[in-house]
Amino acid sequence: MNRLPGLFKKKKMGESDIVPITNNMNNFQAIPRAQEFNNPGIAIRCVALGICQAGIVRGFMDSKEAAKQAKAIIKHCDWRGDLGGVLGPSLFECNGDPIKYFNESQLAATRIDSALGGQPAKLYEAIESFESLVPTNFVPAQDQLPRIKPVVYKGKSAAYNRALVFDCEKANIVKIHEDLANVRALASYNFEIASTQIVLAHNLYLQNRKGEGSLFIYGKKFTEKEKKDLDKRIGLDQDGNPSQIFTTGYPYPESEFTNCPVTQIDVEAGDYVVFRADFPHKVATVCKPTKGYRVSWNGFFTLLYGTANELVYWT
Ligand SMILES: O=C(O)CCC(=O)C(=O)O
Repeated sequence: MNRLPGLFKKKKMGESDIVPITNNMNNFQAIPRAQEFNNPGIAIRCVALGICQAGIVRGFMDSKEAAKQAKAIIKHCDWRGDLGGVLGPSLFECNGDPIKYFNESQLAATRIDSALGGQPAKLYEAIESFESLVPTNFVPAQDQLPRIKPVVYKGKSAAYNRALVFDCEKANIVKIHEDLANVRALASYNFEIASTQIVLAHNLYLQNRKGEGSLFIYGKKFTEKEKKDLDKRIGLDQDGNPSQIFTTGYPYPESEFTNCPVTQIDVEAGDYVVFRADFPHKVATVCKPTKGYRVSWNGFFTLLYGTANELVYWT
């Protein structure tokens, strides 16, 4: 009997709330779209199970530590034209080249160590808290206990040290996109993952004002055929390049989401959010912008063998 522990801040969830993941994948009208938790492990598990679209842990990191990490990241990141900056690689942005990815990961680990005097503990705590999850009233067989590990390529584990620095003066910080292409890149380079249409992103926010860089998640998911049709229909994207939503997941036109349910999550320094990144989402500023940067740690999860008990992570 699979029961989730009663650690929720707002509402205890019982057995009847737990629905098989396959039934819930595309149906977010029927379930809560964002839920607050006091433990990242449970938030990750509930989002992976399809119980909610996003899980939020407010104040996961204390604001002094968050400010210290943000300052170090801003000092050590690579600046990029209009985006802001990044520290550490993403497999997807390395064009699916695992060797480049691992080399850059190594470099990023060294820079983070020197900037912070060691790896940022809280990021790993979010992952470890999933692993240490033993739901109450639940006596599982050993193989049902939650398991989580980095994706592995030729014996090398994915790194976990990517930070994003966004320019807060822009209203639209990251256009509408989804991150399934990221999972396809892993699969095409023979990382060990399940064949799945599910990807979770998680972010630990280190610096921003409320309303600067709110996260918007849409309740509408496109099939592969719909994405290909969309590319054909759009032709050229907003920047004059051939539309590549099917290949990259980026950028969906806002006009596709008229009257679509949307969840807005206003984040603040210290907050942790995990969400279903296979659903289109964007980052946008909803208050009067000020000069400054929004800084966060960022990473992804997917299913290892197709169950929400077994996850792999990477950046
Ligand atoms: O920074 C955020 O709030 C979300 C970033 C994002 O688009 C992602 O994690 O896929």
